[in-house]
Amino acid sequence: MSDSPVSNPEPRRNPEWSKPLFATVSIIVLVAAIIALFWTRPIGDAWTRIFGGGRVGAATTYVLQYDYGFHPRNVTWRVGDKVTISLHNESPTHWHEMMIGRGFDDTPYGVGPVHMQFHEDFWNGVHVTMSHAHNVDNFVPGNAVVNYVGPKPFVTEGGNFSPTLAPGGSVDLTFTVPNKPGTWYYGCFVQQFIHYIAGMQGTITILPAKT
Ligand SMILES: [Cu+2]
Repeated sequence: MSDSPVSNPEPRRNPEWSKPLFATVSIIVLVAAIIALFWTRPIGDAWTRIFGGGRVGAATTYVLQYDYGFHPRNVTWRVGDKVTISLHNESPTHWHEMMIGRGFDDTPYGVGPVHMQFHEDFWNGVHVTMSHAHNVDNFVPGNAVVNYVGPKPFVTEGGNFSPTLAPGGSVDLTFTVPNKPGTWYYGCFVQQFIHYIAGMQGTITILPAKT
């Protein structure tokens, strides 16, 4: 009778251990992604507090683009005021545009129509000076009358007036508020309207001229 030695068993791995670990890692990654998505929001808020942005009579309206929104979300101008929109893309990774208009132009896409741009372009017939163009990926002048000061960005024709800024890009648009009082909207229609839905939209109130 031989006594077989007790074999040293292989350390057994509990097949369940990785599930809670996986869940924990997933939650950490998700939280990090959410922070990454919205971290520019407080910076934008601070900028708006410092520089105003949306006040009537402010000569320069600073508009910040981020993933995914605009600061400020409401702007008020008065007909006849000379205004500069100083547009800055704060996103480190995404291209953003800025259209201003009313109503939507749709195009068939997948299961249904997608809003591609505004139906009525605010910039139609407006004389605009574009200056300080920096990392403007492309610019659609639409039916505006544009005067370029400094480097002229790559221009494409067709569609709403719209500068598209690469990450870190910026541009100034100077114009006299046209006689188009009422409520207008601005938005970024990049990625089949997804940016707009995600929050890249705002309103402009244009007050009648002072009498
Ligand atoms: Cu965008």
